[in-house]
Amino acid sequence: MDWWVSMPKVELHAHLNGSIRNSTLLELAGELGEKGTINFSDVEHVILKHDRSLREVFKLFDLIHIITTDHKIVTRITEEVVEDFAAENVVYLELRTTPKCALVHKRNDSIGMSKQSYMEAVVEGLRAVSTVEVDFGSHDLSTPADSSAISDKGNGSQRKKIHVRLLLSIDRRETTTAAMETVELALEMRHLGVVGIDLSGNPTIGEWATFLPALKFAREQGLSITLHCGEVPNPEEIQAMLSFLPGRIGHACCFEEDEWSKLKSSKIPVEICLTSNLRTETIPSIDVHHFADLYNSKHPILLCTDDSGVFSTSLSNEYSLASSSFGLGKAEMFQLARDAIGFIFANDVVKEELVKIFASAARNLDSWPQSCT
Ligand code: 6MZ
Repeated sequence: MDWWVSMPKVELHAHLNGSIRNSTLLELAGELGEKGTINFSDVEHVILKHDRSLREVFKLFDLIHIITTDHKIVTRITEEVVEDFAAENVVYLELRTTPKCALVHKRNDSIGMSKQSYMEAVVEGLRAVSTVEVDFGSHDLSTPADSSAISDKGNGSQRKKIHVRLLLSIDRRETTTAAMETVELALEMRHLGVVGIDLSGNPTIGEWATFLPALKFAREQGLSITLHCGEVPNPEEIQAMLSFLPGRIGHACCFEEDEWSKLKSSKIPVEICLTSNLRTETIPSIDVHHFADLYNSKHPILLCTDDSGVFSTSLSNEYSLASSSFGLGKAEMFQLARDAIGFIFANDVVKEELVKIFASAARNLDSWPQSCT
């Protein structure tokens, strides 16, 4: 495991509220239990449970959203999530989250949250990180100050560095108007590291046509798009999503022959979330996971966690799992991690920095197979 942790990695599919530490979630649930907002003993086993169906996962998200509907908590969880990814040598993180409003949230103290104030709390969380230097895009338009994974603080001491960019998620429960509001907010927040839009949420809810106007507008305005695609069987929607040519898609679990060939000719990169797919049983077992076919046919793919808190995983664990399940060595896995640089939504300045970080890691990693240097 140490080796997978020490390898630099790029994480492009991580939902903020799905990546909360269990310890934090239990602590926050305990506080709400004391206030009588929730019944802690009902909630505790739901948080600690590991195997849940896709339906149960979305019930858990509803519970998490009750627990995290407070600006201070949003700031805290953002800070912790970034610190956790940085601690396992994620050098570039695209963190996605659904801007939320809770105008009158009677069940806790958080009266008066807007989509904008929610996102401000997220950005506050990026600023609050202290264990690692966070670059979230403020120098994108100028020359990068430092292109290593370690930054010099100017007084001789050095700190690790992580690049973080934000994707705003549209929840499939939302209306066209609400989706458009999220896109407008993303446009206003581009100077704060927002680079794109994600479509996510319960895949059995909502229609593609509802979100299309907002997604088209986002793309016209220069935002990148990633779509949760094919988490459940829905050939018509999958075809429409692939025709839209998003920058990336997530999951691609329930594809039929026609959809595979359309995907492969489109070359749209696929965000693969192994543990998530297995836990939610959207894929019955690892030996039939489409990772193998896509990898062997050299289709662009990248490994991601999806919800590291909800599924008790980490990006290092996903690399370890892929390596042992598909018989891939350290050299191949390092190459897979490095190839993800090509699929990030940040600009070429950041890409060049990441290329240098991986080149330097290739020279320094212990027990490094000769073929990689
Ligand atoms: C679809 C998912 C998801 O946005 O509140 N989300 N949507 N499929 C998945 N696979 C299991 N995992 C997470 O993070 C939680 C939200 O992300 C989406 C859901 O809309 C969930 O409510 P944020 O930070």
